[in-house]
Amino acid sequence: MIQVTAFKWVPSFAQGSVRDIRVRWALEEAGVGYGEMLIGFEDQGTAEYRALQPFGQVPAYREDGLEMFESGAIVLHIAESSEVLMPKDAHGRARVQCWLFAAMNSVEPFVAELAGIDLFNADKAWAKERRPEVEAMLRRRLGDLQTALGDRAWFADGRFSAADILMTHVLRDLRHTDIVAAYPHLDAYVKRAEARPAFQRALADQLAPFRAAEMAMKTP
Ligand SMILES: N[C@@H](CCC(=O)N[C@@H](CS)C(=O)NCC(=O)O)C(=O)O
Repeated sequence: MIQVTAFKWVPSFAQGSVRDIRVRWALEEAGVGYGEMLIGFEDQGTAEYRALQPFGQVPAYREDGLEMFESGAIVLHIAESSEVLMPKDAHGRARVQCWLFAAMNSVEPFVAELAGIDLFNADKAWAKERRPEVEAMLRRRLGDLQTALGDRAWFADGRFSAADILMTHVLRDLRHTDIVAAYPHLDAYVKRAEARPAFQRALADQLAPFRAAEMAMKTP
């Protein structure tokens, strides 16, 4: 059975956006069952876990004899065997891959820089100085992204694909701001993606261990 690693618990700002949700969502869309291997922060540095994920991060993935890390690579691997996630024809597959890499390489760095300032460094002098420029660069990138999406429902040739899993996840990392709301097509796009039953199941499954851990912490 496929196994995906995830954290037993993370702080509230990260709940719902830990990267295992990308893999869970892809598997839900593909209709493939999986089990989870929950790890604690204390497990991240063990030799056993590092053999599975060299940086001690989640997600890692096991499928029969195959072991993988990097959420983008894992989602792409799952997409290879699901037409819901990627068309079979060569051009269609190439288009999905363009947008999948665009999410991780051309949009995520801008989002991550802003999130890094807001979530971890907001009170630092350098962060206050840098933030306006970072937000301006991000807004320019989102403007271009919205233009590229236009009136289409999804990025790769207007059909839902693995690329939308990655792109939606990246844009969700701006949830602590109202920036995406300023781009009505992107805002509607994220809402459309989040409304998919497969996303809702993936989200609920990521959150379930956190709720259980929080209950256990409250129980004397
Ligand atoms: N490029 C990696 C990044 C994985 C990553 O950043 N995982 C985060 C959770 S979203 C993590 O494990 N953070 C803990 C850490 O870095 O120690 C991927 O996409 O799989």
